[in-house]
Amino acid sequence: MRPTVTSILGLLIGLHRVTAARLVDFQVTQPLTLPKDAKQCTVKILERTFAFSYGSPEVVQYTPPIASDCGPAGSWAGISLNFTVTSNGSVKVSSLSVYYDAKTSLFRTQYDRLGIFTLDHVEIWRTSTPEPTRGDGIIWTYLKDVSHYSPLFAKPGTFVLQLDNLIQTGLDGEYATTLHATFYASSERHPPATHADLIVPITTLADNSGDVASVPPVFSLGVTLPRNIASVVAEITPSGNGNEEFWSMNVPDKYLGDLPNDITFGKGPFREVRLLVDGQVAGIIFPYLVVFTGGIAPTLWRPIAAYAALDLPTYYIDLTPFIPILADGKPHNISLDVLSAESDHSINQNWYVTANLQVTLDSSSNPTTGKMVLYSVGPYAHASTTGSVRSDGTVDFTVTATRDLRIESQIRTGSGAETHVVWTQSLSYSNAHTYAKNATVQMLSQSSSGKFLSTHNGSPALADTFSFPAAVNFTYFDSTLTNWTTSIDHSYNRALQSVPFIPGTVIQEHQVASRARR
Ligand SMILES: *[C@@H]1O[C@H](CO)[C@@H](O)[C@H](O)[C@H]1NC(C)=O
Ligand SMILES: *[C@@H]1O[C@H](CO)[C@@H](O)[C@H](O)[C@H]1NC(C)=O
Ligand SMILES: *[C@@H]1O[C@H](CO)[C@@H](O)[C@H](O)[C@H]1NC(C)=O
Ligand SMILES: *[C@@H]1O[C@H](CO)[C@@H](O)[C@H](O)[C@H]1NC(C)=O
Ligand SMILES: *[C@@H]1O[C@H](CO)[C@@H](O)[C@H](O)[C@H]1NC(C)=O
Ligand SMILES: CC(=O)N[C@H]1CO[C@H](CO)[C@@H](O)[C@@H]1O
Repeated sequence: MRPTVTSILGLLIGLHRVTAARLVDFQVTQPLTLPKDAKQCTVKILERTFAFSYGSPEVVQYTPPIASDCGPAGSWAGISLNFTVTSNGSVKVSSLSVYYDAKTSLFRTQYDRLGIFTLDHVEIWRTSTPEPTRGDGIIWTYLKDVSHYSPLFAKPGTFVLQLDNLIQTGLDGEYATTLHATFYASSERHPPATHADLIVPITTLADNSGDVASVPPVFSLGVTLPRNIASVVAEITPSGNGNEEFWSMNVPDKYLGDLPNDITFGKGPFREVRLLVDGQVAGIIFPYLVVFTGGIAPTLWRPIAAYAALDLPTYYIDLTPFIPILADGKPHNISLDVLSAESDHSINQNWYVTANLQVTLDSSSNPTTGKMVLYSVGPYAHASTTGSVRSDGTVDFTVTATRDLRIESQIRTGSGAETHVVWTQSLSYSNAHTYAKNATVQMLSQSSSGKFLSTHNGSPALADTFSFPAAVNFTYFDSTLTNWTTSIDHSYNRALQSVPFIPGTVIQEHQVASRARR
């Protein structure tokens, strides 16, 4: 349609308004697939401004919406969350000039902070905050499908948002947050969302906290499951924090001494997250590098955050092969840890990890029985570190790792169903790094890919194929470190299919960004 003069004027006025208004931040993501034409009800779960909120999460009592348009509790076709946040600073420009963006004349006024949502101790969403800017500040909205947590939303519970923020000189940005939940009524056209019979938290179970466990050391929890379990899938959320935030950029200990002090951290750039049952590895993850909005150069991420910064990826491991062990009615030790490719597998502080078990029960109350018939799992990835120091002091190194595991079990539920379960994982990782010119030039190229497959009597029960390439360069041109350029090229390619209770997705996301300060 040809634009009319009025609409052009409107556009100009609109543009003017946009420039004078808040910066709208966002993360590219898949749209919600929940039924727009279903009856809906939306309730406010919480509203809180996080100022100096360290150790003081928002804790609210949640009750399901009662007998309104969206039908009986738990019968919903789906549930979505809307997290909308504004932030701005109010004092004069800080001295953090390295974070000044000459193009937009914006300084940051707060760091990115991690946000953790739990419902009855189950982590349902890990997010982080875009970094606010001076003046009119920022606003963002993220919508998330949480339908597979329907059993938690169907009953009253404790809802927590932990968002540890600090207010100090130059960092005065507060986060004013609102969380709404929308419940979509089921109908003949839109059946109730499928969900587990039971969701078991593998978290610290602390009151008044987001319940994330800090590792190392290994986090373990004793869990007793019903004896009539028919299937169990673990959903795991890991993220690197502190000296582990940019784990892909860490240097193997043996080359750390060849670089200037305080350039980066040791323990190398490889990480694997392990899930163990009674000390036996049940599955592993080579995580995606989530670059938060303060990462590398904060100005890279305005207004588009890196993929997953607002919705950290979760990973799925089929624990069904462990049912012969888990169905004995006794407590079992479920553990999470994070390891490196160093000779002692140690890492720095810290990672935040949680898991939840999505459990289905047999229709009979008789115990499930069975036998693990194959367990071919090494304790650690096969990893190698090679490298050299050139005569001009340039440090090059490459870390590679591979992992193949296979677990098979034969299980029989109380109602007599026999299932042969085969769980396999095959992963490979490589990270090539160069630090040149006294580490003022850094280049890294990482690849991480793999395939998880679980079959139950030959049919796929969980299939996850991923490839997470990432390349980052950073160059300082001067000794005062104020003249620099950086670029990043990273992708999140993942086909999540047949995962119980969540819609299958195929995501191919590629982001290239660069910034300079001269
Ligand atoms: C999300 O919530 C905010 C209020 O917090 C509202 O302004 C916005 O329209 C909502 N977005 C959607 C898509 O529901
Ligand atoms: C649980 O397993 C972890 C990892 O193998 C181990 O370190 C821990 O000691 C175990 N805890 C108990 C109570 O057995
Ligand atoms: C190398 O960098 C460090 C700080 O990163 C600095 O202290 C040192 O003077 C530099 N060395 C040379 C030779 O430039
Ligand atoms: C980093 O620099 C190397 C060498 O110039 C180049 O091959 C690579 O494409 C660069 N990567 C990015 C992300 O710019
Ligand atoms: C920054 O470094 C680049 C590359 O060496 C140079 O061209 C530019 O003039 C420098 N800028 C300043 C302000 O020094
Ligand atoms: C969320 C937030 O920080 N809001 C503040 C933005 O700045 C104005 C004016 O200084 C304050 O009134 C808001 O509280």
